[in-house]
Amino acid sequence: MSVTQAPPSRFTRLLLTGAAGGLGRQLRPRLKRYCDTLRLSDIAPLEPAHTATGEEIMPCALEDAEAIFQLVAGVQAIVHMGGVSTEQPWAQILPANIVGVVNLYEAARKHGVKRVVFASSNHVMGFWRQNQVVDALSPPRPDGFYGLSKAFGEDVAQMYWDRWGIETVSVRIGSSFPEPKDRRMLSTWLSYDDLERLVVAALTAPVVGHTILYGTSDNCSSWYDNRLARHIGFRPLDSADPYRAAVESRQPSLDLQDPAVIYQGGAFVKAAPQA
Ligand code: 15L
Repeated sequence: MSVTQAPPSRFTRLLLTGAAGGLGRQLRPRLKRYCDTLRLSDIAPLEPAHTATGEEIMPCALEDAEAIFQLVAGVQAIVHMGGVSTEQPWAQILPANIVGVVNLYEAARKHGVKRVVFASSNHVMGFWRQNQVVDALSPPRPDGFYGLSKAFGEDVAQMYWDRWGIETVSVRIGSSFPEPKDRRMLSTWLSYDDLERLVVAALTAPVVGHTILYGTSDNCSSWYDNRLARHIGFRPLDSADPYRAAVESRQPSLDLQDPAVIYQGGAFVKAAPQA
């Protein structure tokens, strides 16, 4: 399940937010190998802590500044997977992804936490086209309030690096699922093992400042250029390519007029943002 030989513990206490979510559940057993204590948080129910293996659970809402202040106390680094992870009405995005990310960085600043891995999203770039390649300097083109909130989170990370020296790797995660489900994911897929490699590289790279990294496996067809994040040392070892034949046989033709086929954000570009 986990992808590398267990290293000696590098962190005394790591915080994983969003630990009950799809990717949080994958990271929970994997990150435990890199720290003495893994603090887990979510507003959704979590499986009880395996205290014998050094887990601790602190449920809290990201918009609750005082609770987030307590949550961040005593951790060395934060893997921030929490918040809303799909297009939703603004009333849901605002507390979790806008207020919440500021609460988290303020708590990090006050407690002297120096490294954050921020789960951003490919939807920051959703209105770039599928025949374009973007890098860390390409202007954001969010495809909805969700993508917009992730662009905001990246800007918060940049500001806290410039002002306070808190380092962040903002990971524009593609599509992290057990396997690529459709033609789009042949370009955006990130395996769970590569997700672990990526998060560990982002946590342990010696100097990151604020780095933007596209989070995908080594897919032959890609819209993402990670050359400006080479210092992170993330090397994906999986690929969507072995799934290509099966995916193409399930989805043999594409409607080239369909915005979900034209734009990198796929179906997200068709979901009308609700203010
Ligand atoms: C995301 O940001 C979502 O969190 C995830 O559920 C997927 O939909 C993914 O993007 C994607 O674009 O495939």
